Amino acid sequence: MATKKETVLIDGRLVAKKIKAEIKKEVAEIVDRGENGPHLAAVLVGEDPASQTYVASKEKAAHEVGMISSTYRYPADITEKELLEVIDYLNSDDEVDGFIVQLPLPKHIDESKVINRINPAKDVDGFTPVNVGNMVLGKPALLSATPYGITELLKHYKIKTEGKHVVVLGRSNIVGRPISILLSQKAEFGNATVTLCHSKTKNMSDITRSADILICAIGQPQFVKADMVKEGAVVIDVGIHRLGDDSAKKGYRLVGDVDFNAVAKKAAYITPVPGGVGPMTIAMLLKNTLLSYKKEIH
Ligand code: BQF
Repeated sequence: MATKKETVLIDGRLVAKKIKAEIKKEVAEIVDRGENGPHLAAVLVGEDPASQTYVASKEKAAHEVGMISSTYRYPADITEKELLEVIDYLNSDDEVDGFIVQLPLPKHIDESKVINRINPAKDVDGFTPVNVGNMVLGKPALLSATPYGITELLKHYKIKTEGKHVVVLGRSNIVGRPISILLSQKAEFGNATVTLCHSKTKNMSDITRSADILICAIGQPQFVKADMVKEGAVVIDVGIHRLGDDSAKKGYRLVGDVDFNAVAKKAAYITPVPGGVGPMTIAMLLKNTLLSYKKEIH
């Protein structure tokens, strides 16, 4: 019997490090010319522990590549009107090249109203209708950082998408929908045949088992089991969940949407959680901030 080929662990930390090193070099050249360099701002509302961690990671990463970073913190009871005024202020501040509003927002605030208010040229999360629309049309746009990070991981590992069956689990505006569009586009890391599955999909396992590339962004811990995956598939895990674990220092451990240990035995390539897609999200946010600074959106 032929022995199974080794599973390749897709190392998001390594690829993110490489991208950040390139960004750092460019930022240093900009600063050496006597310019201030890119400035990324973040708006954080409330005290959600995961959101605080994400914003802290973004600040730290910005500093690592030599960018200016600032965080605007507000209590959970900030009114929608007040938050919209913060957005207006950041839109008008010429010192800020790009900014993000950390999601989720408290329930009394209409997220789409807030996102709609962001100047698309400063929308480094790529969430505004202008950027989403341009992305869909294949025009220059700031791309949502997680989908952008996934395409960069595929590129780095020379995983071809042309003619492949890509199955995306989850239809969120932030991951599922945009990645399904990017990978079906007429482009080098596109040209895939894409199936988008969601909570109303019937016979989901039959569809996932036919995937050459399976992108898991459903938001349910360890949902994807080994019997849902084809031997030799590429599995990209976008999920990030805190599972209670008394033996862990923080009292929890991170898991993705994929039952990693079982699925890794079948996959040709797989992203771990942590250390897979997550670090790429941060790296591509910095990339977008640099592109915003240079006014080079493509
Ligand atoms: C890693 C996010 C759900 C909802 C809102 C590195 C991050 C995560 C994991 C990170 C995420 C998830 C972010 C790892 C940003 C990704 O080592 O595996 C980095 O900071 N992320 C966010 O800002 O908002 C979210 C997930």
